Amino acid sequence: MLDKNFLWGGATAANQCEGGYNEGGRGLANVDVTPHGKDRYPVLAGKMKMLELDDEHYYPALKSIDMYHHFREDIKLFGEMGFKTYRLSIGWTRIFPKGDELEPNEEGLKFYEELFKECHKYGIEPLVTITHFDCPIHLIKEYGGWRNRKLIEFYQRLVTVLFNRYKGLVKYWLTFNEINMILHAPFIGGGIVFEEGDNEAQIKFTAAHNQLVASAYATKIAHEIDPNNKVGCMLAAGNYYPYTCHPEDVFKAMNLDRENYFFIDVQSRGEYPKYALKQLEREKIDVGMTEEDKKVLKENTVDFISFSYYSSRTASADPEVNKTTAGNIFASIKNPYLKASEWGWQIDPLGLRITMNMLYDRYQKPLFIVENGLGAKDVLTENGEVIDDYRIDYLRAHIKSFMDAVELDGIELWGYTPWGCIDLVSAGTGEMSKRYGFIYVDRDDAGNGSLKRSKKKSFTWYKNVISSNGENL
Ligand code: BGP
Repeated sequence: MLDKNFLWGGATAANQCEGGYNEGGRGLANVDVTPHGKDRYPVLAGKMKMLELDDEHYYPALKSIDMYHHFREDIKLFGEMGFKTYRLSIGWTRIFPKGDELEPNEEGLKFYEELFKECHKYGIEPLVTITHFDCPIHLIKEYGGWRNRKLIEFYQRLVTVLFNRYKGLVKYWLTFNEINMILHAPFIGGGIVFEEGDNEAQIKFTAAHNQLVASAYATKIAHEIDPNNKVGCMLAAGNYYPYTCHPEDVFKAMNLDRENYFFIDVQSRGEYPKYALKQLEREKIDVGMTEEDKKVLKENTVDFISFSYYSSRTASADPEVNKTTAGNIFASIKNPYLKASEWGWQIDPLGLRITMNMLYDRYQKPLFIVENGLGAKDVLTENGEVIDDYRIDYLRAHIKSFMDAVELDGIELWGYTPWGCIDLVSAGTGEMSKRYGFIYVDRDDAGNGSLKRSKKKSFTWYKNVISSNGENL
């Protein structure tokens, strides 16, 4: 049995659902200028410079599903499903339009205040990601994004404003969404665009270090302002399996896992693990660690470990085994035992339990699954229904798996917020047609549609799951 206070809910991110990009005094952010189409990946990866909007591209985040104007209607639907929590993110440029101002933008603060109050009307506890792939364009142009230590200071200013203003309205906070993404998609992970001749590894690890330090300061400030605040890290998780039992494959899988766990090792244990220090030394990377950094990291570890899980990953040391599968920006070897989604993301419910056990063994802190789900093409029938049994099957199998992890393995799990509880723009592809929601939104990949919301079959199913606390699957 799950605890009676288990936090069932759903997750979104500002840049993928809010829209209203130039309303309420909001400034331009990296996520706004990330186009749909073939240029998206090079932009996400920091390989193609795009710091302004142009007429040749379509930018899906500008309007998204326009939650900026629909949030009351949407939160009402979440309330109807019985959500206990709703994970959302703050658009940094709503609060500080340029990022380096001294005073925040009142209109932006007011918007989230209204939104949080709306959640509480339905007994929904907000779970707030402070930055979900979000960096003000001005900070990128002027300072080079997170490669610059100055961003630690701007982030401190942002979080201080948020913790003070929303004291009593929000108590669950995540500092950086999928913090390990910075190594794979540095433009959305850290506002980084590479210039000719840049030492990319040096820049990525420096930016990662700056975020880790900023995250520790945020944890410190959150606890000082309100001891009830709970601050979590957020990992794009999914354990690596060795492709075979060849020791080289096992070793490779261990090292690839460490690329991800490195971040959480720092955020949860408070210091760089030995293997990372050795790697940085070998690769002659200097992240600019100060004595003060060491102290703040050590003294301000996270309260809980949150993560996204879509699939496990597979590793092989054999260069011949090179059939990669798609999957959340992280390319991985195709696992022959698993089926895949229409986008090639492999489906592995037991992998969730394995990943949870790895995380819990390593950190012994409460876990929170803040993303999980199936991106699929939905068909709206003539009577306005979506029969999404494939989504129900996916979620059911994953819920069973985490319930086993709780009941049979004794893992402490605070909650579950499946991704894109309402259809929204895909982070990886910029498509609307890659849908995750319980709620269908009438909008297509080119931005056409009425934005009308309709309940899918999974809406009622999930409502029953929540009201039975996971017993009725
Ligand atoms: C994670 C992100 C989300 C989300 C999800 C699904 O990496 O934190 O923002 O979008 O993946 O990915 P996609 O939208 O590419 O299907």
